Amino acid sequence: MSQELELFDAVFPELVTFLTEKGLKDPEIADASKWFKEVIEYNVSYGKKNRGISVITSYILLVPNSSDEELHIARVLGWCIEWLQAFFLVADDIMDASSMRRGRPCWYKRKNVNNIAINDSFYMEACIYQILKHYCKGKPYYVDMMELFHETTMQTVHGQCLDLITAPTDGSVDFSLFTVERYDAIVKWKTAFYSFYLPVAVAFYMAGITDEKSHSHAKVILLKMGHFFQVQDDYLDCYGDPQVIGKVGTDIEDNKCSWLVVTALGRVNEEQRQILKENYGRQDSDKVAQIKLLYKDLEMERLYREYEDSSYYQLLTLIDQLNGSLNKDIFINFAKKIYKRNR
Ligand code: GPP
Ligand code: MG
Ligand code: MG
Ligand code: MG
Repeated sequence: MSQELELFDAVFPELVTFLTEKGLKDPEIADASKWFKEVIEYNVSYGKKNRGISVITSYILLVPNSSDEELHIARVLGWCIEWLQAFFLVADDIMDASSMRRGRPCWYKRKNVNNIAINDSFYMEACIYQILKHYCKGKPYYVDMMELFHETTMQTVHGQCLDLITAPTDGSVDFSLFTVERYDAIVKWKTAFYSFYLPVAVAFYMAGITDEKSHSHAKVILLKMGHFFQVQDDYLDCYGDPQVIGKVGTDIEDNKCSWLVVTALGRVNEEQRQILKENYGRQDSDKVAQIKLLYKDLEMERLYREYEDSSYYQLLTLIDQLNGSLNKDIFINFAKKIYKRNR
């Protein structure tokens, strides 16, 4: 385990205690707090934590001689992103009818949970602002940080909405919705802002970098990385090993506007298009198998590898062209973490 991951993990129990301590002692809400403690422990701390850790690695690159107090806050803010992610994932798994997350059953799938998971998702969102207030109130970046988390939530909800309404579940299959433009918009809004721009923006605000120009330059690169990352997520949904990715793909049966289907649509002949039309977006494992066979004929795995390579080099070129005061290592560091990932 990397040293930073160890330091980062060490902060988690402190946050759990902070969030639940008072409630556990209040006889009126003690049972709720006990429940919420379990919610947090099940859903927040089991991920790869790349987003959270990126706050600290970026912050250290920006402020090499930061105090222990500020480093602690950077870790706390990193955890706020992990909380945001847990808030999204618990809800996303319900919306996508998924079964597994991080190698275990999705939270809503647990038999004593079900729809309570909706409230649990709201609870985890509320935690973010409790943590921010406790650790950052009075700091010059408090309001920027709060607005950033609010704005990022809004962006992600927009993206999730596009993802869902582009994947109707009423049995209709309308491939005219599955355009490259729509795909690009979905992944930018549902994934790239919160997964890539947010961690770096948090580090920027902590470091006192508030100018619009630095943020917009960083955003160009980070949104491109986020796009690449979601293409990988779509690829892994179909080709990843559930033992490794910790989840079982549902994009084909859920009628999702995934990179694979959008790319396939650009290459199919009439007959293959018909196969897609008859089998995509159905909760039927035989039909899913038909789609996977078609993907094989279309050499989707090879196309993905080619895309991955070219996207990576485009990214490095973009980083290389950065001029001005932004530290390139922040972006290179991030890019290396996601390239050729298998989970
Ligand atoms: C990833 O989509 C996007 C999210 C998890 C954002 C959810 C946003 C909400 C407002 C709830 P995905 O469904 O492809 O992710 P995964 O493959 O991990 O289920
Ligand atoms: Mg999902
Ligand atoms: Mg989803
Ligand atoms: Mg996915």
